[in-house]
Amino acid sequence: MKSSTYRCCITMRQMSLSSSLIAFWPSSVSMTIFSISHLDICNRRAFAFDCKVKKVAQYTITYFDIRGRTEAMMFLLADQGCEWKDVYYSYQDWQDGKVEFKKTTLFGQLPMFADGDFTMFQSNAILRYLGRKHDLYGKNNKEAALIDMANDGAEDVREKFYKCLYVEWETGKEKYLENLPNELKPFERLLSQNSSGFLVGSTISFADYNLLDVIQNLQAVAPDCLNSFPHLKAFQEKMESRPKLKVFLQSDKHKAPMLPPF
Ligand SMILES: N[C@@H](CCC(=O)N[C@@H](CS)C(=O)NCC(=O)O)C(=O)O
Repeated sequence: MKSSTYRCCITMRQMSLSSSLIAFWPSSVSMTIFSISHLDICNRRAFAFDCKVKKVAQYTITYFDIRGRTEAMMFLLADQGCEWKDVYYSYQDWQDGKVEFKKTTLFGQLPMFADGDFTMFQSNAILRYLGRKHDLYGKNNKEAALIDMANDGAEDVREKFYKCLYVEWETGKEKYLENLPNELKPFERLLSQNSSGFLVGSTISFADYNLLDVIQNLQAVAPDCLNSFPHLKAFQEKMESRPKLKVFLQSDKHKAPMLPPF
């Protein structure tokens, strides 16, 4: 995050310089003062100071250093032009009981999301929170319900995929891949019924970011899985060519999907 240098002047009656600044300074901006001079302007106490101002990420995502349940929220944040801080724990240390922080988490699991002082768990609840906050939850109650429906559907696909990948890959992969078109059909249907190219309504929603993440994960084990789904293919192209999302997808922050053997 870039910092900028400013020369400022404030006048005050009683308070010190620091307490005057603290009174109105937003927590998402950090300021370092590196020179102060006292002035007297029209019989009022004043300070002139030079300072460096830096925007601090308002959001923090705490997770393991893997592609998993945080990529969709990162797609959303990157595409909406938001910055965030990443905090990573080693998955092995977590499993071995070496991470004290685990005891403080609500469900003993990650991801954890923070918006300033506000913290929460559960990846889909986080997506919904961001959906509400960034106006990515449809235009009315019915659109919001359909977005929930699509997102729950994407969650079902994700769950089955993770189960196959992590629990029964060697024994279950053939059956899983054979059935994969049936998992994707509902999304092809939704997209074919909506001329915007998004899952619901005329604008992007948090469910679109989630579906994109699910598709990319599936393609790591089944590269041609969208071949018979033109609307899903067009959806992926549309999503991946959004300028800010494209920059994120080409960055080091974007992680490759997990692949067996682990
Ligand atoms: N329903 C939760 C599931 C979270 C979850 O399964 N987290 C896994 C990593 S993806 C985890 O923390 N595993 C470590 C553990 O269970 O101790 C969500 O969507 O956030």
